[in-house]
Amino acid sequence: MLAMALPASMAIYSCKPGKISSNLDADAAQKVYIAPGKYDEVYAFMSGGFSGQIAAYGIPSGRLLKVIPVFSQNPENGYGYSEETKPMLNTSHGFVPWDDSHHPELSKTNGEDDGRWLFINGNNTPRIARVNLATFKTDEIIELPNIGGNHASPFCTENTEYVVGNTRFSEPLDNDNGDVPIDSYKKTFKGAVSFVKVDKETGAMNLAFQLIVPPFNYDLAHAGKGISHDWVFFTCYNTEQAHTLLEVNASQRDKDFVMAINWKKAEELINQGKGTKIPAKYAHNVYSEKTHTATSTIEDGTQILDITKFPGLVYFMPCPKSPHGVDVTPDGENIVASGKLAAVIPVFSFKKMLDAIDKKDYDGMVDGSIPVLKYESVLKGEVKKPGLGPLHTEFDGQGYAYTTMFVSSEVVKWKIDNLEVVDRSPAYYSPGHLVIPGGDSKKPFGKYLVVMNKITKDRYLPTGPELCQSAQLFDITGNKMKLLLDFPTIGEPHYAQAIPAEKILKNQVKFFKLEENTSSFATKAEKDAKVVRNGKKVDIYMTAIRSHLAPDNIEGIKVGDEVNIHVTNLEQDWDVPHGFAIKGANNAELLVMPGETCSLKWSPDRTGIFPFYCTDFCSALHQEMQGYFRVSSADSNTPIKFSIGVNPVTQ
Ligand code: RUQ
Ligand code: CUA
Repeated sequence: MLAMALPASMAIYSCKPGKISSNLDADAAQKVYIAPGKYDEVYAFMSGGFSGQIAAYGIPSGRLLKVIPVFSQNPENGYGYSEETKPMLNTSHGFVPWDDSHHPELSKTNGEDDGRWLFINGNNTPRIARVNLATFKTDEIIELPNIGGNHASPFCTENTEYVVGNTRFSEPLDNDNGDVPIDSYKKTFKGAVSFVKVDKETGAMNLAFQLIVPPFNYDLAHAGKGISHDWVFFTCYNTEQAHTLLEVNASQRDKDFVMAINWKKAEELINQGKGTKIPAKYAHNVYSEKTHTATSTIEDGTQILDITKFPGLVYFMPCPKSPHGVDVTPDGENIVASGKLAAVIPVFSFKKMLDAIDKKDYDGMVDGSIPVLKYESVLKGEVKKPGLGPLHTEFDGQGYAYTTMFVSSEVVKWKIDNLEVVDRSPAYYSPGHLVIPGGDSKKPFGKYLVVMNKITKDRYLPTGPELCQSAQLFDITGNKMKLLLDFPTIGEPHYAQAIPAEKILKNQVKFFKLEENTSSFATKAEKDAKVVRNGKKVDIYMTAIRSHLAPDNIEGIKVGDEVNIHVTNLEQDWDVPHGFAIKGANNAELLVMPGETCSLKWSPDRTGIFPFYCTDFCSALHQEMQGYFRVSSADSNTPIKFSIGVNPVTQ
């Protein structure tokens, strides 16, 4: 049933599908039961993979709390459909309403999750987004030029000085002539590591600089912390620099690399003016919480450092067999890299790395000038016989590490000091990432572990050819991992971040203050509602409050008009959004938060009466919250007329 070809010797690790596993905790039901009206202890933010979004779950219940739209249009609340949010999805390629999101990353202060922002990568059209965890809205998206496949991204340095991203698909730099034969790969293709600076107060991002690196495939990253604060580590595979049939051609070498970058040094070089300015076109989209409107700016340049010209900036550590995940222990001393095809998990020592650098303990050079450190010199040791297909590791803060094994479909717990495997538990099936609250930070909260599985096969009621992906929750408070719960997820979760709920709860915005709404289309009182024609453009300034939309009778719209309906929600109370939809509009609804203004663009294509209504069941008289447009022919003389209730108003 498990559709993996397992070598016979490894089959011992595989588990029997369809049976309730023996590791199911006898108290599992109690431990995940959150009584009605009670809150979960932890928020888990899981990427949606090819959904392009993030989903927030409560842990331990596994209840889905919200889908936060990031890179994909979301008809549920009009994100990417409303005029205010469309600019968020602008790129140098134009409007790109979808992406593939893999790695949520919480902002960090002193290496601890601070609960302020959540970053996530767009893998396909390279972008990094920042979600504000006070509003659960995407506040900013920055495109990354010069790269293809922003997979090793976004990972925060210890104080969120930077979020970094690296290229999965090397390619010619944007400004070089990209019209080259693909087999000129080794000569013309490049990798680029992006350093995006994050403002301490506001979270505002800007692309500070990029390092030009060899054309490998870069897979994942984690920044150092504590003693390794100045460094960031990336895995790379395809050091063979193959450009076709990577399945075979990129698995030739026995070892690929972990790339260690001294970002402090890179920053210094940039501050000393050593960067080279190059043209680069990329979109920078910012959502304002005052105007409730996004703007998109196309930037036109960046600074680069060619790493071959600056000794001491980058070192390579050999790592067996196409490494995927790279994770740094809470103390910052050990770097765990997982070779997808390796039979061991190598654990590197940061101190030994510095030592080897000092002693020039090299095992050759990449591109003639970037040192490869000797494997034995930088290795703390190897976790032996962990299972097959190690991918990702998180930490519990009690001295243990937990690694997912994709091929043998299990989670393996091992001790950091002696690298001994102490426990293993099957996962159903083929786990990718895993997450422990605070598990990649300096101070893990521990307690729970969530494994995210790529394949579920027979675990759930079937849903046609596409079956759900899923998460599995473990209790990790004891010596043995105890399975508590399976729950399906939105899209395909890759990485996740989890954080004690109180760190998020304390910052929650309950509604937007109407008096602070500076949208130029805001209507702050019902008496100011109006309809304004300007040539073929009609702006409708509408208000929503329980339980009517004002105005609710609108005439004088003509076929061929561009109608913009700007709805301001006048409520000043928690949890009272109003929706807005019109029959036949080629658009999603709007879902307007209290105090917010959102605009829907509508081009009626025929004459008639068009009902509109509130889509969110907001009060006992929600079904009364409706109105009508009258659309006349393009050459008609029907005057603009709008009203509500018994006192029609004519302009
Ligand atoms: S990945 S399943 Cu896109 Cu982070 Cu490893
Ligand atoms: Cu407002 Cu329903």
